Amino acid sequence: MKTIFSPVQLAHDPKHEISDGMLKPAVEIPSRAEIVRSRILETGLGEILPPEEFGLDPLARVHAADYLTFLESFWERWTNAGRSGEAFPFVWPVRELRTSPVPDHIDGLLGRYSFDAGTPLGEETWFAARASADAALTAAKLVAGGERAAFALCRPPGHHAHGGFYGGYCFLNNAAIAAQWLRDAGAEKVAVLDVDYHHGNGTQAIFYDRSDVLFLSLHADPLEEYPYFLGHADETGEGAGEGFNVNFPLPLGTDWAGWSTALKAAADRISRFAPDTLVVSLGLDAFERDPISKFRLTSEDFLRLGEELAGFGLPTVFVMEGGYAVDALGVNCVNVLSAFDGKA
Ligand code: OKP
Ligand code: ZN
Repeated sequence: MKTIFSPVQLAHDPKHEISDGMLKPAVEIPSRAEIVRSRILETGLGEILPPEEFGLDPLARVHAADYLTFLESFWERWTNAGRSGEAFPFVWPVRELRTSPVPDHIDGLLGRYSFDAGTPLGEETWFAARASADAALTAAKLVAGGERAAFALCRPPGHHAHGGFYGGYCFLNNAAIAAQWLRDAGAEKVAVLDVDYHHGNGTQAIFYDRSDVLFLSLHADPLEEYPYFLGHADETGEGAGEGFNVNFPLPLGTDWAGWSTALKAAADRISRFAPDTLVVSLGLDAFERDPISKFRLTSEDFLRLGEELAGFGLPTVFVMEGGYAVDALGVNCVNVLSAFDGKA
């Protein structure tokens, strides 16, 4: 299958993040994309093409206009305030505080438009996030045009980004933007299957009240793992979306046996939904050696995942999300894709 990737995505190059309550080296780094790109070239998965530029309209179908304006104007506001380097929010409008009026001060804005302090925002973030979203859109367009599957080598990732705020290394929700674009291009029903180790809180929230986009997520139980405040099994959708959100929170230490049981249940629900197109939020951090995660999938298990996904028999847009064992990320990611193609 074809891969979509732009070097502009590498320009977001964070040095630090706040993680586990401490300032630590950043893990969502450009080498993640580079190792996947090298593995694609090494294995001959298929061509690597640059994204088309889709402009702001498909982003605005999923994200609030004021949020996009904030991201776009962030660096100017940050430097006008005399700041430099990467920015971290430190105050949020949680319970009993107001989300409007929106503050004028940059520190208020950072809190208003984020939900964690672990996501560095820098000079190039907006451009890299846009290129990443364009990669997802280009892959969606290829699949809408008749390709069986395409791979958007997205980074920064997207699934934690809500319509109006960033977090979890995510700024623009690439998978949601692709799913919405597919709907607008004529798909009546789209399923988004999120196999990242972390719950896809942003994607869930974006489609929570809709029955035209089915969201399913396999992830570490939020009682024990980030993002902590969404991802429980009783979140089943609301209004017209009731029954169209399916969470599979799994215990820390889950291996292929437990994980694939949940995958089968997700496959059954997807097959009953009968979507026109599948979007896979392809996180590779369920890997046994992932430095920030606690599941136990092996590199061979990612081959099995690719085979299972191929068995769904659906036009499929793969959108990369997390995965932080950089040395193994290329192998694990391309294992899914090449097994999907029946070439592993
Ligand atoms: C993004 B994606 C580690 C702290 C983790 C945020 C994780 C974001 C994951 N103890 N901080 O879903 O891979
Ligand atoms: Zn993750």
